[in-house]
Amino acid sequence: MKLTKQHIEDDNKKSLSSQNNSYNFLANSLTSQGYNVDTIISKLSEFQVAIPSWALGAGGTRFGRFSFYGEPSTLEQKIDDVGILHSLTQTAGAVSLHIPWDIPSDYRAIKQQADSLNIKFDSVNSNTFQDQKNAEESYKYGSLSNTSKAVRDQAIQHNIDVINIGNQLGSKSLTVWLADGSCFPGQNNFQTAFQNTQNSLQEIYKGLPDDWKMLIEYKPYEPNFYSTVIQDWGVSLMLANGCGDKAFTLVDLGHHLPNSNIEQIVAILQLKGKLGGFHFNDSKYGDDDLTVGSIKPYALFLIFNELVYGMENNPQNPDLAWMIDASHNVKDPLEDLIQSLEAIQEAYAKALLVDQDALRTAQLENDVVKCQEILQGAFRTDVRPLLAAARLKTGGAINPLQSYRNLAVREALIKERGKNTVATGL
Ligand code: AOS
Ligand code: ZN
Ligand code: ZN
Repeated sequence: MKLTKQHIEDDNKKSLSSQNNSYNFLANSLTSQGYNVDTIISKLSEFQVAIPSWALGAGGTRFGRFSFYGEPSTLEQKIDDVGILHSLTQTAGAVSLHIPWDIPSDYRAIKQQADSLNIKFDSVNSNTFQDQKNAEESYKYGSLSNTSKAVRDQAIQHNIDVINIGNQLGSKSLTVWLADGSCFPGQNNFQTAFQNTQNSLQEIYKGLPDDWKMLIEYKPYEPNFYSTVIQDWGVSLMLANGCGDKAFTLVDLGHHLPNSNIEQIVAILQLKGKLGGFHFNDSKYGDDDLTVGSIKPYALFLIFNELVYGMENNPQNPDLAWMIDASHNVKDPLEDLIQSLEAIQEAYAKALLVDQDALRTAQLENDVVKCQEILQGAFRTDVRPLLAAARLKTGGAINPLQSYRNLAVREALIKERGKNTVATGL
């Protein structure tokens, strides 16, 4: 299924005049308030988010999985799906591979395919949370933290193999998420588990190319329900500091205990130059992996407000690896991802509208009411015409979800791939 610029342009015709009206109204109003609308649109166009290779099929839950027709079953088909998302949204210019679920069989061909769709290979993800076929050692009781040196060595070697795979594709970072932890009190010695993890990460770090980063993801619980070795940002930061300058903390929005102040975590990590990557999703209870912005859009905006502040004021913090880490139980995965990409861009655009100088003045004057008004004024602005303008500039859809449906993309994929498809690795 090839979605051409012409298909999208033709479909855009239906809503072009209403988009122009809304855009002119908003752009005039923002310009009269002193905003540079062109700069905002350029920033939106530059902001690209990686799609994980495992999010393109129906993920399901541990209670069951309801397959979605026309799912991609090969890496090539997954990259085609990212290409569809990118054509429509102009925001999904990268893919994040999971190893071993998506090992390329022909590197040159897969790179060519991705290049032709304008897609880069972002961070590569290792997997030591499942036992691999024919592996000698089991991760049942942990991987990098395991009490057995043989298990730790196997997990270290896997991460080094993942770096080598990513290197052949042009990736520049390794994301490490560990399921390591314990199910019951007394099962693990916390100090030994931490120390083993630190030593193992240091071994992997030795194999990291100079221009690479290691991103260490934390999560408070699941699949272990009593303790998790890398439970929070503090532990992740300690481990990153223990490895060196190329190691960073990765924040996944669903990996916090209820009501954690994620925006504050993000702010302090940037101040310390240690925020390396981001997994977007939304959550009501835990690591729900729901559509971005579907539950707590104001919290997402507040996080973006800190990210924008950090990107402008913290040169000590590197560029971040952005990725959507969501799972799809009842929606068409491509529709869900389009909604997530829109929510990310929306929160980013609103954060770009925060008048940082006015906020700073109000903070210095302890004008609490004004501070809130400034943030909420930006949050309440309907920025969608700006997002559409950014997409139009590079040939994307005015309304990606509507075009996806109008152009009958899923129907075409079902025709091409059949009904009984199952994405690999799930
Ligand atoms: C797990 O909960 C984490 O969010 C991981 O980032 C990710 O979902 C996993 O590595 C997928 O393989
Ligand atoms: Zn994640
Ligand atoms: Zn997660």
